[in-house]
Amino acid sequence: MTKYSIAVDIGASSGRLILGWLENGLLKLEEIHRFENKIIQKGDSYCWEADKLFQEIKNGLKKCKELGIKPDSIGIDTWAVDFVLLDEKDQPLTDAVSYRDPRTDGMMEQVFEKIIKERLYLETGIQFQKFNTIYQLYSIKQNTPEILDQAKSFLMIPDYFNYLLTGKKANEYTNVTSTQLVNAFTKKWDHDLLDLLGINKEMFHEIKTPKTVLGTLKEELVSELGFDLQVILPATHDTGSAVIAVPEENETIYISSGTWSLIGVENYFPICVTKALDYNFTNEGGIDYQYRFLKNIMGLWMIQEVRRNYNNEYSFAELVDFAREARDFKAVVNVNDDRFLKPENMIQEIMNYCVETGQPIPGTPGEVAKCVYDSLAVSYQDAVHEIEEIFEKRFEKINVIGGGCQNEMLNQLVADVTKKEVYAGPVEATAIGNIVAQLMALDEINDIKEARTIVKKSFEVKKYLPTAPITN
Ligand code: LFR
Repeated sequence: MTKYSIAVDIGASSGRLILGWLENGLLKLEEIHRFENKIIQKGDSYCWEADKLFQEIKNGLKKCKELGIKPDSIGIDTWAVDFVLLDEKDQPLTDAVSYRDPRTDGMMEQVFEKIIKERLYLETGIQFQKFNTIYQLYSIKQNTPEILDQAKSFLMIPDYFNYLLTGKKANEYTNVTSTQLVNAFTKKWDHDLLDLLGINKEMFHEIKTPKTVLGTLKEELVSELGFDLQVILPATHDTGSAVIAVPEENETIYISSGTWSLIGVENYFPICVTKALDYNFTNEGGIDYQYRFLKNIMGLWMIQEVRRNYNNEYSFAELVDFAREARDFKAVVNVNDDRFLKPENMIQEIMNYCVETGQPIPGTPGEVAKCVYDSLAVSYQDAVHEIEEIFEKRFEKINVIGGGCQNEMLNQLVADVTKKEVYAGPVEATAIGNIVAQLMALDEINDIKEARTIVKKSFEVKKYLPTAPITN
């Protein structure tokens, strides 16, 4: 009997429920439900609308019923680092504050007064991003310590939804590594670190790995929806799921391209050498205890914000066309500068950067878009050099996965600047990775190797060769 799994994949701008199943050895996907996601301002904070998102998950499941689909399992993935805290009555003590909220400004430096940066890196292997959970929790500790005292449960966003579905509390491994509070070697919560920071250890739950069957739906949900199903943990960190779906795994650098661009390689051990620290690479936990050695690049967030600042007047495709037309314009910004994390106005911020660095100032939408795409490509190129330096070898291919791999101009630009073959696809990498983890738990797929063979056969991957004259 064919098994059907639902991937709930929620990103910064939208969420989807996608049904996946195997048919004649190929993986099939069908989108069931799509909804909007955005950061809203609530009082002084930038927050996610967690309860609204959960309602949308239920709406999607109701649609399954209407369509006569009876899924066997569901798995949830979202972005990383964010969380909610529950009190002793299991009620949320906090909003699901977004990592783009400025509450973490200056917190990294305060944490370094308690534990030196190098030690933190050696123990966790995690990159320094001012929004990591560790700095979010430290900000709560500094500003509203009573909340941490009352907290009985720390649940990351997918953990929270899983709890609402099943009533079971667990922290999923791939996502919790992004907190910078998990030891990279023992793969457990780092209690010494939590003690040093004075963060209540009791609120953290047992860490469970992808492919764990968490349970079935709560009774009240079964009555509301009219059916039950298994709740399975995929890699609940979206990037963890996306990397599972990289078909070109050998000697390949991947770029998971969406709101963020995550560039790196899959690895079997954490690399915490000085160079990796200096270049700010991370060793996030992957499926089967593999490591995702990668770095965050600001990604398509830059162009999403540019588009929003033009009042959504142009589509993404139009911005790409305009950028092509502005081919003679050249200005490059450091996309990884924190000033681009949540500026008042992205276009203005880019212009200011160009003024400050004595470069031509982009004026038209085409020039602004060209500047963003060129800057992203340059930043990918730098990261590729850094990876090759750390691994002391050349990687032949780059595999761009995720929604951003549909941007043909950027793919070609990446091939040209890196002088490597670029493979683009699958577009739905995150949902695919989520579904194959569930199908492995359901014994439909044996292991990750078989999963990748299936992915390779099932989805289109486009190849780009370097063409432009190389000037550097
Ligand atoms: C991508 C992602 C990145 C993480 C960032 C913030 O969606 O999950 O991997 O660093 O969002 O959580």
